[in-house]
Amino acid sequence: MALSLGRRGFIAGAGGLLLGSLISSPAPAAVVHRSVAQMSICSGDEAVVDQITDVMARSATQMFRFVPNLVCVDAGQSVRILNSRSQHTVHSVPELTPDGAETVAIVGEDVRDVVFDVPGIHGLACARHGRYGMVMIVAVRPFDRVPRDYWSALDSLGPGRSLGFESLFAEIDAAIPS
Ligand SMILES: [Cu+2]
Repeated sequence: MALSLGRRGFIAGAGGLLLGSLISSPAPAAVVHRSVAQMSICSGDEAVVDQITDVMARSATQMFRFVPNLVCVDAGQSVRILNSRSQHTVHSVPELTPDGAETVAIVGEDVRDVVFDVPGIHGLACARHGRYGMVMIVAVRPFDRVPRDYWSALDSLGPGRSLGFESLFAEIDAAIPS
């Protein structure tokens, strides 16, 4: 009994210490904040991406789109990509692919499930419509802010791709505190 009380007392004390350190140290709070932010920019739990050609769109940048264009998954999870047809393709952008990740290349397939094993920001584009901004990002958890070399690579991607990725980068960085 005395031992049990002592143990309980110890646990309570340790809990207090832990709580104290959580409150006083900014590091754990930032970690929590980041994971919440990572969820807030992701559209739902379902990792399904469609590719659409919206003939009613008012501009080419709206006409050809990945929907959604920003998806988050855990490392090892797959993303289902629909409609790699009607000239839509899905290709990794090498400059926007984490080291060690397999590259994606999908042409002429109605459905493909792609497993993303390497955490980080994965940039993908349609080979034909990338120039109109048809780009997307798969953010594989745990991911952080957009790497500096991704930002500097934008200039080499051409205006359409560059603008498309720039707005997605901004969305990610705005959600994750530096
Ligand atoms: Cu396309």
